[in-house]
Amino acid sequence: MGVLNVTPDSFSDGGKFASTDAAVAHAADMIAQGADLLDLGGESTRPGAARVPAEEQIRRVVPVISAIRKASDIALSIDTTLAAVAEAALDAGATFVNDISAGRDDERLLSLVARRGVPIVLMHMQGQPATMQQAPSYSDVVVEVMQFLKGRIAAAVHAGVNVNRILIDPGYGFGKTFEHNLDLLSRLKELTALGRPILTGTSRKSFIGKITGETDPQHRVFGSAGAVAWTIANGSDVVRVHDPGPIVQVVRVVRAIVERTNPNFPKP
Ligand code: HH2
Repeated sequence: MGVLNVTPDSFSDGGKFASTDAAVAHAADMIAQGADLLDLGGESTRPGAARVPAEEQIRRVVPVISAIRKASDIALSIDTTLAAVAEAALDAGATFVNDISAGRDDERLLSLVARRGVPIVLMHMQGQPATMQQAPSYSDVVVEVMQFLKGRIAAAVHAGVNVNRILIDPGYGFGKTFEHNLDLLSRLKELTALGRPILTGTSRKSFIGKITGETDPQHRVFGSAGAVAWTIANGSDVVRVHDPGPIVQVVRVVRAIVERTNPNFPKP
């Protein structure tokens, strides 16, 4: 899944693809690099980020979605927590929803997803982007993330979402310390017990900078590749990345190795 941030302020590529033309060109580039899906967002959710109103998110993403749709039938998710944005994006040609609030931010989002019959990614986050990194705290981060995701799957199903259209995401960097992120990586396999496909978003994140010493997020591609290799080998079905070209190679190599030891991989 290639990341397409149509924002002025995203943590690793803010402003680079904020104009419609630049975003559409970057989408074409990521498709050419081998991305199977694109994730479009009009709101940065980096630690400390302020909220962007629905009208402004729509203004940023809809022209980009319409233009991509004219050129390609690639699967496109809209990265938003707001039903109005999701609806406008789906109308313009987005094919599923990526909600970092897992349906908690806007109670109309899950019923919209149910009505439209589209897939949804439910992500774990402790707190809100504005304050989430101030004092994240868990007794057992993996157990608590799993309990949360189980509850949000139930809430989505209760709202009418088909369980087979739900993906889950532990939410790396969203209300987590360095150690919490490492626990959620080293024990990622435990999340497969929830029986849903797993999406992981580790690309360029600050824990990779901390491990590698690389302060510029745009120079974290090899560190991100290391995390992607681990997550694929430990049950991740979709990897959300900023650099699809090199990461496609990593995914293919790891899958070939895992399939050799486990012919049933990937999970049915
Ligand atoms: N991470 C970001 C945004 N959306 N969605 C899911 N499901 N999982 C993630 O890990 C995730 C996400 C943050 O990355 P990015 O979009 O590059 O930055 P920003 O939020 O600053 O736009």
